[in-house]
Amino acid sequence: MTSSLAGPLSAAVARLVATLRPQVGPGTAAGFDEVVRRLSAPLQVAVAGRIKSGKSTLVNALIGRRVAPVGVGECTRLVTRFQYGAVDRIEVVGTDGSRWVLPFDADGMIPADLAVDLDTVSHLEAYLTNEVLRELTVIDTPGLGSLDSDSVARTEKLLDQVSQDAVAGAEAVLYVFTQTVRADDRDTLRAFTAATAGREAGPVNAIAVLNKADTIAPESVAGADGDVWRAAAILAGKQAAALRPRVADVLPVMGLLAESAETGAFTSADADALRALAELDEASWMTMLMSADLFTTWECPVPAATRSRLLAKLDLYGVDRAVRAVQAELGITAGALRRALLDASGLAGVRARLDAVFRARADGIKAAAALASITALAAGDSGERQRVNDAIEQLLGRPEAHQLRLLEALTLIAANAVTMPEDLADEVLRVGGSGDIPAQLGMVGRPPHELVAYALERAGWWRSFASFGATPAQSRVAHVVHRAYFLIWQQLRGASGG
Ligand SMILES: Nc1nc2c(ncn2[C@@H]2O[C@H](COP(=O)(O)OP(=O)(O)O)[C@@H](O)[C@H]2O)c(=O)[nH]1
Ligand SMILES: [Mg+2]
Repeated sequence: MTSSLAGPLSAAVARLVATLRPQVGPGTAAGFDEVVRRLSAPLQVAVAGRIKSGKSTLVNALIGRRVAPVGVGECTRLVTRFQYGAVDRIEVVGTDGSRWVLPFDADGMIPADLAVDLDTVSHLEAYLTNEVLRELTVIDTPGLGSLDSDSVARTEKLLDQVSQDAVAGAEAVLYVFTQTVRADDRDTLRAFTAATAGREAGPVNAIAVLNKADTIAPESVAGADGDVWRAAAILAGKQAAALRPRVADVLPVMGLLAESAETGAFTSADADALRALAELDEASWMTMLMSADLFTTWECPVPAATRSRLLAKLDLYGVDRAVRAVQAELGITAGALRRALLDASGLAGVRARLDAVFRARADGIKAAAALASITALAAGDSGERQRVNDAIEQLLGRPEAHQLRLLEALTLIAANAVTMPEDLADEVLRVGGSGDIPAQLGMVGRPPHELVAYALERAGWWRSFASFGATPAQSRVAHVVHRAYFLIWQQLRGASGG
């Protein structure tokens, strides 16, 4: 075990499960043990999205190591869990529960192909020494909505299994979209409900990215002024609007650039080749950038094979970006160039969001997922169901469990299980969507006395909404929101010494 309980909520749920354990049958008890084990493991984040959306590439960038196979090959069709381990090791887990060790390939990656029948394989477990994995277990998935129905079945099977025994399940999801959100992307959002043990994935435990932002043609996006990042931001905003309230927003990212810059794939030889390209006359360079074909076949002193390699690592946008950086600063070092590409990739924004949403909230997310799991485990027996529900009600009634109730309220709204007027739904998502008080109040940068006054005013408003004019479901949410504002107000007052 590499980490302990994520915080007080996880600890409270672990105690609750321990208390209930003697009161349930052996089958349910075995499931409970698994729930407790999971509670003290790092947060489990699944990377989901259509096949070829760049999930594995992004996983590599996040881990900081080129280890997940990309493109084609059998192993891209398997679910792989990347978790922290004291020694690098890959295990193949059979459908019968058997495990065997798989050697890394010559590049230190998971081999693209297994020498066994894929139908006998459940999934892969990769144990890596990379520090990021101490706090997050990353689950790479083949991708729903793919043409390869076997991969779909395999992903769905994992999800099913997960909802049944809560073993390998995801607690949070990183959705990877590309330029156009399609109907089956939305299905993916829904399918992952199963992965979180029947608990809806919403802005509480889901982050969405618009990947391959480098491939967006800025001239096709109104208002982008020919700028790729501006175009990406506009498209990401539109996607967020189409996907809300399930996802809070959509962050643009260039996974390939991030991977190359972050994993050591970008080398000083690449930097040298870029320096040579930077000396070409502008007309040739503009021609070469018109397509991948022209880039590799156009007459030029840099060997075609080298250009293909650059293309595979950076794609056209990244190559152009790098050449411009060299032209702007002729003596730029390979390290500084790598850094510039990393900055251009948008990975820092994704990492910051992962930190803000997942790591900071891991305690609440894990506790809520565990409660959902034990509810599901006890559902088959009316006596057990009653005891579990009573215990959970009691826990949620305690003041220190308020954060869990807020997460629950958010989830209800995100899943449209409670309907609210749009402005109120937005307000709930905002209050529950962050741990930062000015952001929760939507008043970043405003003076403290305004924050205090606003928190108090909204606390009062939600209390009356709870008592008058709300449906019973709305009323339950309103009580939670009132309390959230009240606690914010108390904290602000404490901080200002008043
Ligand atoms: N241009 C570009 N290509 C990318 C990006 N991310 C991934 N790719 C390419 O897209 C292909 C599929 O990537 P992969 O990670 O295997 O997708 P997955 O099937 O979702 O895991 C590979 O050829 C990647 O090099 C990106 O940000 N930009
Ligand atoms: Mg993949």
